[in-house]
Amino acid sequence: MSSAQSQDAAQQQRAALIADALAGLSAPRKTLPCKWLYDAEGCRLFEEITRLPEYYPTRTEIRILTEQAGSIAEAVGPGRAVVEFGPGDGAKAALLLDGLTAPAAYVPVDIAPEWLEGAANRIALAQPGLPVLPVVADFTLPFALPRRLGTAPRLGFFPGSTIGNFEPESAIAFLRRARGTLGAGARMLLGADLVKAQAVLEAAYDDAAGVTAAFDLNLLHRLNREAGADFDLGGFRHRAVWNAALERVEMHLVAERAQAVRLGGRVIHFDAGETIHTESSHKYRPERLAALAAAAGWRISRHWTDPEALFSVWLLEG
Ligand code: AVJ
Repeated sequence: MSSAQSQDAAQQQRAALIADALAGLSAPRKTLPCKWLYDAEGCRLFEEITRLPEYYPTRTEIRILTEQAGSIAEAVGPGRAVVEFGPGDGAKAALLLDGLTAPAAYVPVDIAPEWLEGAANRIALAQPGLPVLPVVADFTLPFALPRRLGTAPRLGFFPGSTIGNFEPESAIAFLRRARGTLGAGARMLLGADLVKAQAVLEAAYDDAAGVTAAFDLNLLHRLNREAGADFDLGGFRHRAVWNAALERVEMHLVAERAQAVRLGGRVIHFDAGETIHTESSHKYRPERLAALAAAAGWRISRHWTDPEALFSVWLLEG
């Protein structure tokens, strides 16, 4: 990208942030889309979260991918092109590709070109000779795979329980569209966090060191920085709650007292105790995950879990 183009992109991004913030903060139950949590500082804090003692998902999924590598490779079969939705630093793809038999290509898909570059470089180093074909796209919207990919059968890869950030209807829509994008005979390897004790879930999203709180509050920092808002960061605190009815952990920023905040030429009022819902992380029971996959036209071929059944990895077939 030229610097004029990237300035343009930054401006568009700022306009979208302000529009989302005005819409979300004018609603009767205030909310902000969780994608805005992930600016450079948010990504750095999320990295730190993945290493916290309370945050079990990342290390548990890596354990499953490592310990079950042989079984996963056998179930996936040889010669597949791996299409990863949101590759992060590419560490999980590196693990997966290392175990697979004769993978045909690696296609990381992400909206952020800087993320793609890191993942693509990592895989290019780890798998010399493997075609690496990054795609810059928002994978929640329709996108096309590169023509150069050819006709090798595809394996979608969607680890990290990122699927948990979607409302169930959006998760179904995503899985259905992914089936279309990946094409005939495709398979999909999906990481999903499991329902478990409330205390374990809430601690994972409200750690003792306060890293998740900083991650959540960074959203207000970002609104101050990029949307010209004037949030008093001392006036809000982070809360993580297990919503048993909807089987999800919700992150909220709670207004500690009544206050008014300026944003985008408007004034937003908060009552004491009022919250901004900033993220949902849905947890699954195996039967619900199977129903979700079925509603999107996939069927479950196999699944793997850790000895404590904290996390699960699923192989779906078209
Ligand atoms: C990256 C979306 C999977 O929901 O567990 C971690 C994000 N938020 N702690 C999750 C997150 C707060 C994470 N995902």
